[in-house]
Amino acid sequence: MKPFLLCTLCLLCLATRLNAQTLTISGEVARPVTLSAEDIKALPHQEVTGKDRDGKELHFSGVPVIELLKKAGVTTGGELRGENLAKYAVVKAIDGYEVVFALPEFDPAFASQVIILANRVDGAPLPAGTGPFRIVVPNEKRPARWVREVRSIDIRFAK
Ligand SMILES: Nc1nc2c(c(=O)[nH]1)N[C@H]1C(S)=C(S)[C@@H](COP(=O)(O)O)O[C@H]1N2
Ligand SMILES: [Mo]
Repeated sequence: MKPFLLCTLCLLCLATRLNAQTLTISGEVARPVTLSAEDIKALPHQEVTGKDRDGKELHFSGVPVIELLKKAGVTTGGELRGENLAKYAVVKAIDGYEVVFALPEFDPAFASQVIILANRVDGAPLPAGTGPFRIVVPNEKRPARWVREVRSIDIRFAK
Protein backbone atom coordinates (compact mmCIF):
# COMPACT_ATOMS: atom_id res chain seq x y z
CA MET A 1 0.00 0.00 0.00
CA LYS A 2 1.25 3.50 -0.84
CA PRO A 3 2.54 5.35 2.26
CA PHE A 4 0.25 8.32 1.60
CA LEU A 5 -2.86 6.13 1.46
CA LEU A 6 -1.80 4.26 4.59
CA CYS A 7 -1.24 7.53 6.41
CA THR A 8 -4.66 8.88 5.39
CA LEU A 9 -6.32 5.65 6.56
CA CYS A 10 -4.51 5.86 9.90
CA LEU A 11 -5.64 9.45 10.39
CA LEU A 12 -9.22 8.53 9.49
CA CYS A 13 -9.18 5.65 11.98
CA LEU A 14 -7.73 7.86 14.68
CA ALA A 15 -10.29 10.60 14.02
CA THR A 16 -13.15 8.07 14.23
CA ARG A 17 -11.77 6.63 17.46
CA LEU A 18 -11.29 10.04 19.07
CA ASN A 19 -14.73 11.12 17.92
CA ALA A 20 -16.23 8.02 19.54
CA GLN A 21 -14.89 9.21 22.88
CA THR A 22 -16.75 12.52 22.91
CA LEU A 23 -20.14 13.70 24.10
CA THR A 24 -21.81 16.60 22.31
CA ILE A 25 -24.58 18.67 23.87
CA SER A 26 -26.45 20.82 21.37
CA GLY A 27 -29.84 22.11 20.26
CA GLU A 28 -31.75 24.56 22.49
CA VAL A 29 -28.64 25.46 24.49
CA ALA A 30 -26.76 28.73 25.11
CA ARG A 31 -23.40 27.22 23.97
CA PRO A 32 -23.07 23.79 22.36
CA VAL A 33 -20.20 21.80 23.90
CA THR A 34 -18.22 18.72 22.98
CA LEU A 35 -16.58 17.00 25.94
CA SER A 36 -13.87 14.36 25.75
CA ALA A 37 -13.60 11.42 28.12
CA GLU A 38 -10.77 13.36 29.81
CA ASP A 39 -12.95 16.49 30.22
CA ILE A 40 -15.66 14.35 31.79
CA LYS A 41 -13.21 12.52 34.05
CA ALA A 42 -12.12 15.91 35.45
CA LEU A 43 -15.66 16.89 36.60
CA PRO A 44 -17.02 16.09 40.10
CA HIS A 45 -18.33 12.55 40.23
CA GLN A 46 -21.18 10.97 42.13
CA GLU A 47 -21.86 7.32 42.90
CA VAL A 48 -25.24 5.68 42.33
CA THR A 49 -26.50 2.13 42.71
CA GLY A 50 -28.91 0.58 40.25
CA LYS A 51 -30.22 -2.83 39.27
CA ASP A 52 -29.47 -4.30 35.87
CA ARG A 53 -31.84 -6.40 33.75
CA ASP A 54 -31.27 -9.44 35.98
CA GLY A 55 -31.86 -7.50 39.20
CA LYS A 56 -28.15 -7.50 40.04
CA GLU A 57 -26.97 -4.41 41.94
CA LEU A 58 -24.29 -2.37 40.17
CA HIS A 59 -22.35 0.56 41.59
CA PHE A 60 -21.74 3.28 39.06
CA SER A 61 -19.63 6.41 39.24
CA GLY A 62 -20.10 9.34 36.90
CA VAL A 63 -21.09 12.95 36.44
CA PRO A 64 -24.64 14.12 37.18
CA VAL A 65 -26.19 14.93 33.78
CA ILE A 66 -27.40 18.26 35.21
CA GLU A 67 -23.75 19.38 35.56
CA LEU A 68 -23.12 18.61 31.88
CA LEU A 69 -26.27 20.48 30.88
CA LYS A 70 -25.12 23.51 32.91
CA LYS A 71 -21.87 23.56 30.91
CA ALA A 72 -23.92 23.94 27.72
CA GLY A 73 -26.11 26.63 29.26
CA VAL A 74 -29.29 24.57 29.33
CA THR A 75 -32.13 26.14 31.35
CA THR A 76 -31.90 24.57 34.82
CA GLY A 77 -32.74 25.54 38.41
CA GLY A 78 -34.69 28.80 38.63
CA GLU A 79 -34.88 29.02 34.82
CA LEU A 80 -36.68 25.70 34.61
CA ARG A 81 -40.23 27.04 34.62
CA GLY A 82 -42.85 28.31 32.18
CA GLU A 83 -42.18 27.42 28.56
CA ASN A 84 -38.80 25.92 29.47
CA LEU A 85 -40.76 23.01 30.99
CA ALA A 86 -41.64 22.04 27.42
CA LYS A 87 -37.99 21.22 26.67
CA TYR A 88 -36.71 17.67 26.49
CA ALA A 89 -33.42 15.88 25.95
CA VAL A 90 -32.83 13.26 23.26
CA VAL A 91 -29.92 11.04 24.30
CA LYS A 92 -28.33 9.24 21.35
CA ALA A 93 -25.90 6.33 21.22
CA ILE A 94 -23.41 5.08 18.63
CA ASP A 95 -25.82 2.32 17.53
CA GLY A 96 -28.62 4.82 16.85
CA TYR A 97 -30.51 3.95 20.06
CA GLU A 98 -32.30 7.06 21.36
CA VAL A 99 -34.28 7.83 24.49
CA VAL A 100 -36.02 10.94 25.76
CA PHE A 101 -35.91 12.64 29.15
CA ALA A 102 -37.85 15.72 30.23
CA LEU A 103 -35.49 18.35 31.69
CA PRO A 104 -36.98 18.17 35.24
CA GLU A 105 -35.90 14.52 35.42
CA PHE A 106 -32.29 15.74 35.68
CA ASP A 107 -32.93 18.68 37.99
CA PRO A 108 -32.49 18.31 41.78
CA ALA A 109 -35.21 20.93 42.29
CA PHE A 110 -37.67 18.38 40.83
CA ALA A 111 -36.20 14.89 40.95
CA SER A 112 -35.38 12.77 43.99
CA GLN A 113 -32.89 10.61 42.10
CA VAL A 114 -29.68 11.66 40.38
CA ILE A 115 -29.32 10.57 36.76
CA ILE A 116 -25.64 10.29 35.92
CA LEU A 117 -23.46 9.89 32.88
CA ALA A 118 -21.49 6.96 34.25
CA ASN A 119 -17.91 6.22 33.23
CA ARG A 120 -17.13 3.52 35.81
CA VAL A 121 -18.93 0.46 37.13
CA ASP A 122 -17.93 -1.49 40.23
CA GLY A 123 -14.60 0.35 40.36
CA ALA A 124 -13.55 -0.21 36.74
CA PRO A 125 -14.00 1.73 33.49
CA LEU A 126 -17.11 0.71 31.56
CA PRO A 127 -16.39 -2.18 29.20
CA ALA A 128 -16.15 -1.77 25.42
CA GLY A 129 -19.60 -1.72 23.90
CA THR A 130 -20.97 0.06 26.98
CA GLY A 131 -18.55 2.94 27.56
CA PRO A 132 -16.91 5.27 27.65
CA PHE A 133 -20.20 6.78 28.90
CA ARG A 134 -23.51 5.30 29.86
CA ILE A 135 -26.63 6.96 31.26
CA VAL A 136 -27.75 5.44 34.56
CA VAL A 137 -31.22 6.14 35.98
CA PRO A 138 -30.77 4.54 39.42
CA ASN A 139 -34.37 4.08 40.56
CA GLU A 140 -35.99 3.10 37.30
CA LYS A 141 -37.54 -0.40 37.36
CA ARG A 142 -36.09 -1.32 33.94
CA PRO A 143 -32.67 -0.26 32.64
CA ALA A 144 -34.05 0.54 29.17
CA ARG A 145 -32.97 4.21 29.39
CA TRP A 146 -29.48 3.31 30.59
CA VAL A 147 -28.13 4.27 27.18
CA ARG A 148 -24.78 2.62 26.44
CA GLU A 149 -22.10 4.34 24.33
CA VAL A 150 -23.74 7.77 24.55
CA ARG A 151 -22.63 10.18 21.83
CA SER A 152 -24.92 13.17 22.12
CA ILE A 153 -27.61 14.97 24.06
CA ASP A 154 -29.87 17.12 21.91
CA ILE A 155 -32.11 19.61 23.73
CA ARG A 156 -35.40 20.31 21.92
CA PHE A 157 -38.60 22.24 22.37
CA ALA A 158 -41.84 20.24 22.29
CA LYS A 159 -43.56 22.98 20.28
N1 LIG B 1 -26.88 2.09 23.01
C1 LIG B 1 -27.82 1.29 23.52
N2 LIG B 1 -28.10 1.34 24.83
C2 LIG B 1 -29.05 0.54 25.36
C3 LIG B 1 -29.79 -0.35 24.55
C4 LIG B 1 -29.48 -0.37 23.15
O1 LIG B 1 -30.06 -1.12 22.36
N3 LIG B 1 -28.49 0.45 22.68
N4 LIG B 1 -30.77 -1.14 25.11
C5 LIG B 1 -31.33 -0.72 26.41
C6 LIG B 1 -32.10 -1.77 27.05
S1 LIG B 1 -33.64 -2.04 26.42
C7 LIG B 1 -31.65 -2.43 28.16
S2 LIG B 1 -32.64 -3.53 28.98
C8 LIG B 1 -30.29 -2.21 28.71
C9 LIG B 1 -29.52 -3.50 28.82
O2 LIG B 1 -28.29 -3.23 29.39
P1 LIG B 1 -27.13 -4.33 29.47
O3 LIG B 1 -26.79 -4.71 28.05
O4 LIG B 1 -26.00 -3.66 30.16
O5 LIG B 1 -27.70 -5.48 30.24
O6 LIG B 1 -29.53 -1.31 27.91
C10 LIG B 1 -30.24 -0.24 27.38
N5 LIG B 1 -29.30 0.63 26.70
MO1 LIG C 1 -34.49 -3.84 27.58
